[in-house]
Amino acid sequence: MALEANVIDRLAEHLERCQLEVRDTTKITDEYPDLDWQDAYAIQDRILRRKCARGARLVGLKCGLTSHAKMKQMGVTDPVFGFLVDEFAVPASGKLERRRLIHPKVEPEIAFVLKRQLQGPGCHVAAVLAATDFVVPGIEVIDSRYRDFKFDLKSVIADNTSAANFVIGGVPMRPDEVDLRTLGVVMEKNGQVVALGAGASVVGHPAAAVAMLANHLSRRGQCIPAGALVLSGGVTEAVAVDAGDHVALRVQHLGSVSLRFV
Ligand code: 0L1
Ligand code: MG
Repeated sequence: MALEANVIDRLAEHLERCQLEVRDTTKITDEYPDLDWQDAYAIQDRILRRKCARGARLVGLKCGLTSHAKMKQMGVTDPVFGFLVDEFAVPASGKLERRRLIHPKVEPEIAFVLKRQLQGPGCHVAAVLAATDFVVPGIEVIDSRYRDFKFDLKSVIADNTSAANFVIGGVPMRPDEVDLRTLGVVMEKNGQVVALGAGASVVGHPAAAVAMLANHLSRRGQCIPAGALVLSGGVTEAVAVDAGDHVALRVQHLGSVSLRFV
């Protein structure tokens, strides 16, 4: 690691304050260009620890930048991983206050709920499917704490991969009941289709993104625990939203989920 523990703590506090106080910042690598991958995930871990110390509960994990559309949109080439706590969850068909967010965007996701833990290295699609209890549609609300969503990969990892909120819903299906690669995904904003794609947009198979997450965690001595919710990554590019917008996601066989920004 390149950074001292006190700097990691300070950067975690800074980024979390930006989230809680709804204000943006410049990317942290401007000040610390030598920040390495371990530092970036250590800052993310400290943010999680801060939230848990205040009573939040870890409920899941997320894969980010897993589709070509998102990678192109963000000008990067590798996936990133983050955490989900209970306070990020929005009830299905629920409301989210725009004023609590800096510059929110939404992305359509296929979410996995695991019945068994997943341990890398060597985790693969079949292992993910065998460990999955069910899959459901999910909308992730991302809200980078970086001004104008301008960041590099290490800065965005430290910022918990822009995680802000999520909603899941629809019809839970066992993974052997659907072909996750060919699932059609349609996202609407105020009744207009704004993004569409298929499951395979996520690194060829959404379960492959979950396997990448398990393999990533194993390099850090961790696993994906049983019961975890895993957002496998945006199927399409992210779409900006504002107060008054209603967002609905329809996923073939898995039903619909929606939320409204107020
Ligand atoms: O979930 C995501 O794909 C977000 C990853 C972080 C980059 C971004 O803010 O779009
Ligand atoms: Mg996402």
